[in-house]
Amino acid sequence: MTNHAATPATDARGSQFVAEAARQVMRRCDQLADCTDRPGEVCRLFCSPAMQSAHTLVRSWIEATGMSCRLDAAGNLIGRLDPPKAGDHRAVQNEQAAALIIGSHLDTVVNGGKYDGALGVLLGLALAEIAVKTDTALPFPLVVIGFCEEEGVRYQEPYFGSRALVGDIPDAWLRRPDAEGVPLADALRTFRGDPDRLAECVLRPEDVLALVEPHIEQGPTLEDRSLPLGVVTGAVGHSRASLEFVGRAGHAGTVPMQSRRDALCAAAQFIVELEQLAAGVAGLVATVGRVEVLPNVANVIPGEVRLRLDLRHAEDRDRLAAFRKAIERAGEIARQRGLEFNLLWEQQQESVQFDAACSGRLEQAIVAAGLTPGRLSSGAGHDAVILARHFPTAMLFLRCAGGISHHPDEAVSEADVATALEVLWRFVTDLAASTAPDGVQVARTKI
Ligand code: HGY
Ligand code: MN
Ligand code: MN
Repeated sequence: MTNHAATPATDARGSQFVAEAARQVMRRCDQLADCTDRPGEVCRLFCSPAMQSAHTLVRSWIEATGMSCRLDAAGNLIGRLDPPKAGDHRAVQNEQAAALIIGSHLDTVVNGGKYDGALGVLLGLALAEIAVKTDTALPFPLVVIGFCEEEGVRYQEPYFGSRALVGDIPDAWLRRPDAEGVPLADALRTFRGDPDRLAECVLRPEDVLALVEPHIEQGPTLEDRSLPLGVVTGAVGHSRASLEFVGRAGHAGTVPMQSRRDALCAAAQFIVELEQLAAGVAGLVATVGRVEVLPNVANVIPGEVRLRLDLRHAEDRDRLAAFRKAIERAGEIARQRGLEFNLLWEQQQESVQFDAACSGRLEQAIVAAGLTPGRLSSGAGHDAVILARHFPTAMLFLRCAGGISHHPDEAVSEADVATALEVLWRFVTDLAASTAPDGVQVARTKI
């Protein structure tokens, strides 16, 4: 078995190699931003034409490195760099090695930013390119995943792609129509996914060595602490619900105020009281970001209003108590106003802690790069939250300007991207060195 003399990792932040790789990541984020369903803004929805052009672009980059690339049945784009084949002088024994997965999501919110999701996919791809360019034989497959439908904009529920990897797709979700009445299953088929073969997407524990999702922080903590990178301890719990107030539509000019059953006034009172509830509970955030008014005509009293509730807190007990209180209050407001209130749909997602060993390795890589690692929890949800319940999963946050995200002003610096690449490469080569079979040393290649 050939031994590779291990060369100590160098502090390569200033290296031309990393600088060029970071520049290319930034260029590619710009190119991906042009793959949009709404010209003039970043908006890339599940199985949309923009997602198709994004996949074509990312696939071309993946295949140009010599990696394999495939679309799984759920619509996730998956690149794979396999260990050297038997007979290759750098071959390592464990052909069926569990994979290191690095990735994030390729879909965006409406009028979103360039980096939420895309940056994590492109950092994973850049690491695979570094492995190829430096001829580093990793003793495990390096898999780069571009998850689909993390934001849940088109089908109103997040994490379809990552939940497919853990076998958690209820049939009802496949039947759910989008705003144009297209069921998810049909959109997936048109996109060349296959709703009848989702079982093939499921990963087994033995398939995954570790999973890392690099992502912008989407908050101000790292910037406030003047830190470029942070290791994410976990993510807050998340309650989502679809609520409905049903009153009575009527003529805006002839119905006296005291006899109205105005569904939008009820919803408005609920939304203001929800804001007051959240302001009164430390660490609680509550949002109504989507409201549907029926019939939504200027001279008709709104008869029905549906709204989406998004409520988050680090402590599950506090989150659930606040959720229950909000739902009770909505019912009271409806009764006081002579309306009907319905809780149409709810989804409770517990807070999650990321894998300590994997996170520890990330932290060591940051320290080895001569940096102070930030440690923080995530107020945002991520595909890693779904996967962390099944596989050793960690997240690396990059500082983002002003903590802004889900907004066109979302921004990261090329220097922080270079730093993230250097740290992630240290993580990869340290993991390789510690998992390579006996007798095989993996060069901690300079980059
Ligand atoms: O909503 C979230 O936290 C994530 O951006 N999907
Ligand atoms: Mn997002
Ligand atoms: Mn995201």
